[in-house]
Amino acid sequence: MIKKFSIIILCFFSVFIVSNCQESVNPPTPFGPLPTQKQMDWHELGFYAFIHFSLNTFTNKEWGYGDESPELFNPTALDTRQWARIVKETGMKGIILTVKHHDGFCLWPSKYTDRSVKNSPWKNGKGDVVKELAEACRDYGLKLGIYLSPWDRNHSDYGKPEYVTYFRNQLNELLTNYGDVFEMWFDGANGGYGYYGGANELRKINTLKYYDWEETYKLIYKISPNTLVWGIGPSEARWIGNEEGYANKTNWCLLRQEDDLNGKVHYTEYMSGHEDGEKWVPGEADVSIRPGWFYHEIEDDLVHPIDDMVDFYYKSIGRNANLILNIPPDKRGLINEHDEARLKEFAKTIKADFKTELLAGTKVSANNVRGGSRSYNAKHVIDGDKNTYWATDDAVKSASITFEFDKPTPINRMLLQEYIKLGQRIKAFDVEAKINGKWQTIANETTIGYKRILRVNRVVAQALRINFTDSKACIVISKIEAYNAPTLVRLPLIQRDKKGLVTITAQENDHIYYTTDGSEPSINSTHYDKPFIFSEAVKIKAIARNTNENINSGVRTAKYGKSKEKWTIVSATSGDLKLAESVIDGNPSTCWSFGGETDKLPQTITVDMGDLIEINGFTYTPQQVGNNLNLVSNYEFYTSIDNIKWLKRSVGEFSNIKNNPIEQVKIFDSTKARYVRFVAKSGVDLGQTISIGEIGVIEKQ
Ligand code: FUL
Repeated sequence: MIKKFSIIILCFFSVFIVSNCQESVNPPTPFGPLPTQKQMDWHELGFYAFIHFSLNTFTNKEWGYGDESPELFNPTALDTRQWARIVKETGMKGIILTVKHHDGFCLWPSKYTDRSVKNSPWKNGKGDVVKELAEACRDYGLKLGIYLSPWDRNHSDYGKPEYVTYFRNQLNELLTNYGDVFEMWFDGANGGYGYYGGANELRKINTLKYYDWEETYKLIYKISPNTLVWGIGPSEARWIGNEEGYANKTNWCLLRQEDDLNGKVHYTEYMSGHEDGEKWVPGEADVSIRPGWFYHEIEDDLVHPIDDMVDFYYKSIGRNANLILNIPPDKRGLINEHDEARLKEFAKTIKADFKTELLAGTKVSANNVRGGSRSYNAKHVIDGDKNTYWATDDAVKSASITFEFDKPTPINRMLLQEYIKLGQRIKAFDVEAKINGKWQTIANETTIGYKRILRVNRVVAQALRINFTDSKACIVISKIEAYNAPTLVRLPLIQRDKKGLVTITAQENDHIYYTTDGSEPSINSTHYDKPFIFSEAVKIKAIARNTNENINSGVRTAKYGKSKEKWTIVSATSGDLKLAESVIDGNPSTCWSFGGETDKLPQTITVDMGDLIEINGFTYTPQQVGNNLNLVSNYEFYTSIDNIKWLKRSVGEFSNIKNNPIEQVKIFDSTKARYVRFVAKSGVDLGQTISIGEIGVIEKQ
């Protein structure tokens, strides 16, 4: 009896000693720059909506010049609760609203200007969109964020110190009157031509100096310490360097912000951040569900297809960035049906992709555990607790973790998270799967950060092994998950050349079905076997079908006018005329240049369309490849019946072309024409050389 008792005592003590030893292992020391609690909360938010809504919605512009009348703002059915409902149902956590875009019109009745909703017919000037949105967000459990454009093309004082006071007064108003603001969005687009109280001139400012950001930030933090400030100045999060919604695979939460504030960082570097950055400034990827940021009816057919939407998700959230997805309300003040339908499809896809987590029930082990302690063992990556982690000994910067399944399990997604409260560390890792008893490498990657999601080809694995091969300091991983997402059949690609030859391509072995009458394609539609001629104006819709699993892709829509078969170049004021054909070859990837230091802008190119046709717009696609795109910023467009008498149909700017160099569409009153003339009046950043990918016309249908 006594013997039994002493054994029990002994056991008790040894357990006590062992566990005590384990608990005494110190956690890893934080490494490098660290996120603040505010930034941690922001990382956890991950995905939210952008709402571009203002006078531009009613003027059909991307940037207002600043002289538009506030009376144009007149939504017929504005419903911020509809926005909030859709945002919530899509799985987003907040909404950032453009309360003032570059044209200076305010969506709230600011006491510092008359250029606001109070001088619009909407609600007889008694409305306040910001207030309505703040309430809707509260009701739907969403966070509210604010975009206040530092650039103001309307304000007469823009460029003088008085405007900075005005800007700060408005910040004060917005941060005081509408409850908590989770993010303040400061756009980098700043300075240029504008109305400026009637001066109609070019005003340039030094974005880094003009606003005295240090002071402006102090003001923000004084009123609202929990607001995260994004963009310009000593910001807490950075632009991802493109408006296409993606980060680079290698993506550090760090930035050399000191250099950035001194103008020494090119924006393309934002896509990866800086491995040696001295501050925690994580990336936020912005993209619009449509080509433009504001609603334009002509883009109803151009809402991004499901593949693009899914790519936005995986290439931002899956690459250690937050995603802000723009969904612009239409003239009614409602998110348009086209966009809502796509968002539903998107939410369903993402939900299905992450339906069943597969690692939680596996046998997990690691070849190094910090101090051999239970507090840091491999199990913590699958315990569902964000506050625990697997860590290695200080000296161990490469280690492996293995997951053994009960039975061979299909997987095609991996999700990994570092415990970033202790810094971002991992520089390289690979993933192996044990398939039929043999280890095979299925991914070779670099950084992880807050979250990294890998899309890999589906494998049926008996086990998975992740080898962390390089790290800045010991390894600290808080979560690893695996999923088997349903197959996403990729959309087919539709192309039509100058002669009207239509080619549709899909992934190997997928079948293609299409329609040319605007109806939705199905497997009962025409089967695509080989390229075909379609020279008339047409809307082609196509799907791809994976016949192994009998699943279809989303629908790809391509809209064309009459083919350019009869089009010829009549003249150009400079450039090599023999090569100018590439601007009318139906292929935007081929481009042609004119202008230059000896042939300064404006420069003109004239095209003969061969027939008299009725048109109500034109398109200009800039050069698509490279960093220096030689973009047109201001243009004129003329039409003629006989190449003698010319009429000016459109004049203006390609507003946001620098940040978003996509096809530009300009609409004008319908007219008959055989000849068209495009004048490049000025170039972005005062460049004198202009490159054109493609010129087209919009046919009246
Ligand atoms: C850009 C702006 O100029 C666009 O109009 C849009 O607001 C986008 C989000 O940022 O820089």
